[in-house]
Amino acid sequence: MLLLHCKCAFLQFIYKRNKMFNIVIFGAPGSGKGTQSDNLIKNYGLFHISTGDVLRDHIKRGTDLGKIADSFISQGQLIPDDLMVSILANVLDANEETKKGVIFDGFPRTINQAKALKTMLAERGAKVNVVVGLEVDEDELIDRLIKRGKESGRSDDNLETIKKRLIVYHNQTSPLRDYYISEKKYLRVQGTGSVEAIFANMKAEIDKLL
Ligand code: B4P
Repeated sequence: MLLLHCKCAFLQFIYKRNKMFNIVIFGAPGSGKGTQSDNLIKNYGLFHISTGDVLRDHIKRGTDLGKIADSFISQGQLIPDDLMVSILANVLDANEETKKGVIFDGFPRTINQAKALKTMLAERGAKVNVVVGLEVDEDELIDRLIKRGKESGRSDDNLETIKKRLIVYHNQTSPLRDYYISEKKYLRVQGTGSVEAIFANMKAEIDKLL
């Protein structure tokens, strides 16, 4: 028990000394990225960037960017890479706290975005440390998003748009799984079961990397 405590304290020490620890949380729409990001923030105190939240905030405020974003999101399509990358770079530059490390939630979603992220972090003397891949069956994804749609009022949480989002995920986003496996950064996490149990599995694996 004492040994375990010492090991944890040592790991926390190493973690605090590190300049930046960056986690990408990856998965299909409805896989639990936003949900598990909340747990990661509480446990590791990293800065959270949800590209979906950033875009929805622009839509809510009726900005020019929001109008463009809405036209893609409501059709279940991705925002073009160039635009998305420049939005992310602005968020990184505008927030000093990102220097302690970031949870990237919903970014990258294409190979081009992954390459851009690698470059952006390298310019800041950092890298992606781990990609947590939440793996969930498609039927469960659809059930979750339809359920959320009844409460959220999100323009993309209806069956027709959910199906389009899943096609976009398979064509444009899922190739990132192999990309990050080849970079030896991919950590597979079973994304079904209770939110707490999923997080406990995830945390146990992340702690080994700190
Ligand atoms: P996001 O906001 O990222 O939407 P999402 O993929 O649906 O994931 P989200 O985080 O909301 O849901 P979660 O899986 O946590 O993106 C929205 C849109 O913005 C995209 O479609 C795209 O158009 C655009 N966009 C965003 N990023 C972009 C990028 N990088 N490039 C281009 N375009 C981009 O959870 C879903 C539901 O499941 C919740 O209701 C939750 O309560 C439930 N849930 C979670 N875990 C559960 C569990 N264990 N059991 C039961 N239910 C669970």
